[in-house]
Amino acid sequence: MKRSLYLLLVLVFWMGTALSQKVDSLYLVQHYDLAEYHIPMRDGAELFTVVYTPKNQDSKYPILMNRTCYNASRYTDYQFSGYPSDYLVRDGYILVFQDVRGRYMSDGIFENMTPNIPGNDPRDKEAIDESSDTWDTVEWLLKNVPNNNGRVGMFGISYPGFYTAAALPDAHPALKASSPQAPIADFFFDDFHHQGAYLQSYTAAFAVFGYQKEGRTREPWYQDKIRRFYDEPAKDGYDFHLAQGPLKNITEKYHFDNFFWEQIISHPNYDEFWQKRNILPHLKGIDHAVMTVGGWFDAEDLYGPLNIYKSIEAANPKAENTIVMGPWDHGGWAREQGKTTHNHIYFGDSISTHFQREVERRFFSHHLKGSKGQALPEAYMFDTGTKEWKSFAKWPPDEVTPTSMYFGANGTLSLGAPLNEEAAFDYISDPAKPVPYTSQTEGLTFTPRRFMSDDQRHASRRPDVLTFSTEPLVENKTIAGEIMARLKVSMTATDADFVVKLIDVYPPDHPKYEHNPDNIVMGGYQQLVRSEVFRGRFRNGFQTPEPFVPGDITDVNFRLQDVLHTFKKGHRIMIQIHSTWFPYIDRNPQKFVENIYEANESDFTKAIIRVHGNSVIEAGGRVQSGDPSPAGMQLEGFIKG
Ligand code: PG9
Repeated sequence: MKRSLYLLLVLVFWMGTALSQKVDSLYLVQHYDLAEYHIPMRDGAELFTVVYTPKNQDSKYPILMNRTCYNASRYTDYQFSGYPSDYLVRDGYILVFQDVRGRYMSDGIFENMTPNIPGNDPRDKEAIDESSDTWDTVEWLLKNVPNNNGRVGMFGISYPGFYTAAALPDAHPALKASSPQAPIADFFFDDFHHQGAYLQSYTAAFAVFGYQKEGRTREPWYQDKIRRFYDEPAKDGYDFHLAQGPLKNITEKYHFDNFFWEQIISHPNYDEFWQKRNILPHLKGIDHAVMTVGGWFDAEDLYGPLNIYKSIEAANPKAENTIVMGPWDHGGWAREQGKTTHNHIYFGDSISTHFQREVERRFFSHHLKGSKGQALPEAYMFDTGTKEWKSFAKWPPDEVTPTSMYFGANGTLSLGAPLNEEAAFDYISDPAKPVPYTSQTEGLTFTPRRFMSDDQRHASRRPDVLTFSTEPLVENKTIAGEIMARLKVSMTATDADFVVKLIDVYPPDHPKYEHNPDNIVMGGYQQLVRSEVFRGRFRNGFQTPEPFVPGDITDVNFRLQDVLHTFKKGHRIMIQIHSTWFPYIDRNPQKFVENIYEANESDFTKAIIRVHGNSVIEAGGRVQSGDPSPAGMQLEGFIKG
């Protein structure tokens, strides 16, 4: 179809609908020219790049770039589907979308989480990473795209958020504003793993990242691999995954030809393969503004935004480094719901629009166009309990004293004082009947999204879930900052996972929410506030898995991700502890084997797990000491990048 006819059809289609919705596409057609380029990198590979240039040439414009593994050609038809936001489109930028190396129309071999190579010598054709590809791209754009003002910004959600963060080390001097949004920091702690445990709910997603394309293509090349999962439409993901048995069956049945899956199962520990893909140690020498964005209910990348912000803060104390955390799931700020909910919880109206208009737009306009206005706060954080935005001069806030929570008999939870350090709380963990991670039945997920504010009553009624809660609070209690679980455990087994959850228990007479499409009764609702899993074998280091000695009381210290949540007067604070969380997380056999991806059915065994009374949950402020993760060790100065 001739391009002019195509554009006419686009115009006609959008004229017909423009009155009924935001006119992003019509606006684009009327105000921007579209061009495609193959930009040469220092090693000769060409990266496919889509460029929208404002028609009005009366002023010069900054470049705003998104580098993606999810197909830049999606942006070649004047339809952005709301991201970047209409506010940015209307403010006028040279908008750039690029296929990263090895994806779609770009040349080269795709590598997950390209390892950063410190330094930047354009003459070195071997030292290729996302930073060098971004540098070469910026250098080319500045010289070849007319009417730019010499200033460049980057933005991206999820994997594109990683590419934004990966451009920070040895950044091009024209890069003045970066916004990594829901960025991946380290695949051993984000997305495919949480603290070393595999996210079995991701199994279908592997197809997207585990096959090299052949030549330049505007279409996905891995669809038939994804279909391997969906040919048998599973109504219940729990039953589907339980029926798969050990992970080795997934290798044989679904991922037998997937290079990324092969890498995952060949590197079950935090070895050099994962360490070199961790971007956190490289986030230094940063001399331009960074605004990291995340969602408190992001089941995919929550470790990433929080630790990218903290790592930049620790290594670049003078950098303009800010963080925004809102009541969103993965990338929710790019999708305006109107009445903003996560699962069953109503948080307010047009929260994503507020972020796009008042925060993101101001950030880029100030740093790229020189617009004046009040600087953004260091930490602009949404309290998921009071449902309001709060600003902090530091994150985690220094002024907050951590709250220590102790477990007691009859499911009591004490704030501040141990109850009975001699007490012991037992449960039987059975991998054949794992604790469901959601209260609802759901089919196969591509990635998990809904569960992070879900009702936890399905779990608290199970005998294999320890549940402790306070009396109804006599006043509001805000938890702002980090959370560390310092468990003292013993068991009949030689391996186990530990799931710790922080839960807001509503009073029995709590009214239904104003916006409540599912007509959920909120009386007694046990709202998940924060949860995390820890694979116990890594308690002394993620590189050095160790079996437990049956009967020995053992320290298992690990962090949950940060929160900002006010537990209101009349609510209770609840902690749950259990050892399976399915099918979000794969089942630990509970018998120590070298590589769980190779475990046999016969390795899976029940275990009696005991949590001792001198365990404690520390919540609020900065409490990460003793966290064995790379981020925790680095923030304590033990790991130098
Ligand atoms: N969280 C997104 C994702 C990564 C890998 C597999 C599936 C989803 C992302 O980071 O793009």
